[in-house]
Amino acid sequence: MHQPIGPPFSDTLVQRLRDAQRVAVLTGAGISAESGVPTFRDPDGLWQKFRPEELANVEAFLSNPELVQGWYAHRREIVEAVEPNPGHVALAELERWVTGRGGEFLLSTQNVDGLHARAGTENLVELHGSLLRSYCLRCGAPAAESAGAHGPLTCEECGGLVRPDVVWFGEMLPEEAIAQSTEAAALADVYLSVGTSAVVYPAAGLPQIARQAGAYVAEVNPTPSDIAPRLNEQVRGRAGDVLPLLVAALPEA
Ligand code: BV8
Ligand code: ZN
Repeated sequence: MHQPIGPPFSDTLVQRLRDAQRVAVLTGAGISAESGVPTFRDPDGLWQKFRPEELANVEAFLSNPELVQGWYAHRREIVEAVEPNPGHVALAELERWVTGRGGEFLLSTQNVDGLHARAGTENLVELHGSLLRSYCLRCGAPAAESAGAHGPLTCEECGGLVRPDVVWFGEMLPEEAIAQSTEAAALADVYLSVGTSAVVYPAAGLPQIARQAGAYVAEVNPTPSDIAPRLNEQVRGRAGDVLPLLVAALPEA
């Protein structure tokens, strides 16, 4: 007998969302994968060519600014050429569904690609900054992103080195960003962790804070993340497939 394939998530998750006053979400590179943006740690990921230590830290930048500026310019070209995918769009719809019935919603992303904003998410925290913005290491002035003609890109105001406005390893996350995301995790009724391997802290701690505070925590990922065993539910699938089904399962707002 051919078993009809049900949705990849439980009725409990749908019921918890129906009853939720506060919903919070954490996303990682996996939600942008279906837009064509490479992840970091998947087999075809960005880190396979370079190691994080080589690129995503200040020392690497200072020792070879052109390499790091070039890597971010390359990644900026990728993200400017792609579109948000159904996973990003579904999260923007989920936000409208939650706030439309008087609930609270916050999406904290580790991604620096700007795709959630382009998909229409409003209550958004960029935990690791954005590669679409750059600034001068010396005077802090915002800098145009056009790659330097010759040699490393420098500031038009003071000649200092220009860096991407992202959080590198060993750097603090923006105070307000991590505070807002931590509070949303601690107060959430339902917490979704989407497309993250959950190995980078403090972001990876957010779903665990939600769990410990009593939220129903589900992860959406084709493969189990580092924290999967500690969550209430693992929805095995791609964000672009699963999230539209989850939103469609909710009653009219
Ligand atoms: C800090 C820069 C305080 C921007 C990034 C030892 C133990 C624990 C922690 C540490 C430690 N040693 C050092 C630390 C701290 C360190 C850390 O956590 N290191 C880890 C690696 C051990 N953290 C920091 O340094 C942070 N700062 O702690 O400051 C401090 C300050 C001073 C001194 C001490 C402490 C800063 C962290 C930010 C680092 N910056 N990137 C950029 O260039 O992008 S991190 C990098 O990894 C990206 O930002 C990315 O967002 C992040 C996490 O990766 P993911 O998003 O999860 O992506 P990944 O490829 O890993 O996984 C993709 C997932 O998607 C997979 O699970 C895959 O299965 C899934 N997937 C694939 N396709 C789909 C899918 N899912 C759904 N649908 C699909 N279609
Ligand atoms: Zn400057």
